Amino acid sequence: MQEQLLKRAITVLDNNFQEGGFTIPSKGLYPFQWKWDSGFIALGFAHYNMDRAKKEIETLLNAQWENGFIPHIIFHTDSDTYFPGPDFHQSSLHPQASKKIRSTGMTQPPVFGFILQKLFEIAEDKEDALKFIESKIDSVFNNHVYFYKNRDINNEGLVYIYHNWESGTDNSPMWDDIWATMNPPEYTFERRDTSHVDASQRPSKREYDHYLHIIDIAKKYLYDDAKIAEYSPFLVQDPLFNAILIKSNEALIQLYEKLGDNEEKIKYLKKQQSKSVKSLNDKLYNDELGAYVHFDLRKNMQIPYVSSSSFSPLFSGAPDKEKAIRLVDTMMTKFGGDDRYLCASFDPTHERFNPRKYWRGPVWINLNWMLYNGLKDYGFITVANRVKKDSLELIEKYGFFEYFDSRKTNPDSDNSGYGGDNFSWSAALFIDFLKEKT
Ligand code: 2M8
Repeated sequence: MQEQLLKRAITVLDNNFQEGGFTIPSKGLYPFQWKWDSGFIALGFAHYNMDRAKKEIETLLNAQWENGFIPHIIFHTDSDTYFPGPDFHQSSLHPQASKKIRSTGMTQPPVFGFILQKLFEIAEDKEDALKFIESKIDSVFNNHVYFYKNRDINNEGLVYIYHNWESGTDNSPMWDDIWATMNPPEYTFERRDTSHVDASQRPSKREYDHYLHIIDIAKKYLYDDAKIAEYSPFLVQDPLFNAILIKSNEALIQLYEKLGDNEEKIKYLKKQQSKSVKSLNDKLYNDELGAYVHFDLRKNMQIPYVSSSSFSPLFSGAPDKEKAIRLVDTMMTKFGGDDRYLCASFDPTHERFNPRKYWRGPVWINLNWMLYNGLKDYGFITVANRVKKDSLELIEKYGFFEYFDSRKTNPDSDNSGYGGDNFSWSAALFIDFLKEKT
């Protein structure tokens, strides 16, 4: 059964691979290259086609801006199945944007540090893998420098995101309180996502008005980071984003050590790393909830909701053992009942939880993959295995969907796979789960 599914996963990835040397997340719904998707996709390819894994990373990094910024969507080709496209984003407003490749002017979690390290671990030809890493690692390093230079406005090791799309967890309920502070215009536009996926599984039109309005504000300031930090109504320190940065810092340090002759860069990363770890623990941990939470820089306060992002610091290694135990306890108490699959994207005991709607409740395979690896590293083997088992079971039952209902019995339907079908990172991480050397 799993062998057959493995073949299907490979077919999903191969079918989503495009002539231009990049892989789309899902046909129709997401017709371009996305930053963090691309990292997870490369990891899947690495298990059976290392050249393609390298190509995926190379194509993404080719779109890097002069200042080290890496955009969240790369518009390699034209497509009219997605909104908002390049004409809305107008990234060329930024003076250091790529002159050759169109993109958005926002970013996504910095996964490439740990992805490069994973590639090395998986590679049979270590020498070849190291050569590839050597040719790309400085781009990834420059991306981290970009974050610390431009997005760590309090010089505390925590970087901000200025748009919910930068978090990757697009319409999570934790943003609702921010939307309540805004009153964007009613935009007139044609939604494309809801022609591919049932509207009940996607964000609302009014939510999109907010998303577009923040982009318009950034455009007004030519995507200048300092101006965005001053004027964006959305300015948040996200535990998931910062945990991924920390995980990737660590990977870069280890890879530079392996390569040798990179003392200055290692020194820089170590200095940033100790600040980042400290602030993640001091500022984003909420003792009452027993979880990491988001911090709203506009209101200067924590956003006190528990989501799957709350547990992602386990993946970074930042929590001490005591915090790690608390996190697992919170996860199991709120998210881990026998009637549920781990791990819902938002607190199932909260009134804002919605089991079918995108990032407001369903299970996502990329978050599960990070949680699994983090739990395993801390020695929480039983819970880790449950996260892996649940992920595999959801895919076996429903297919390579974008997200899944966390309820084991679903009164609404007998198909609990939602969003885009043949979704690349679900296939890629399924491959990694199966090929994992235990
Ligand atoms: C979703 O986000 C895009 C915008 O970036 C969208 O809804 O149009 C998110 O799930 C995001 O995390 C993901 O990278 C992207 C492509 O899979 O889709």
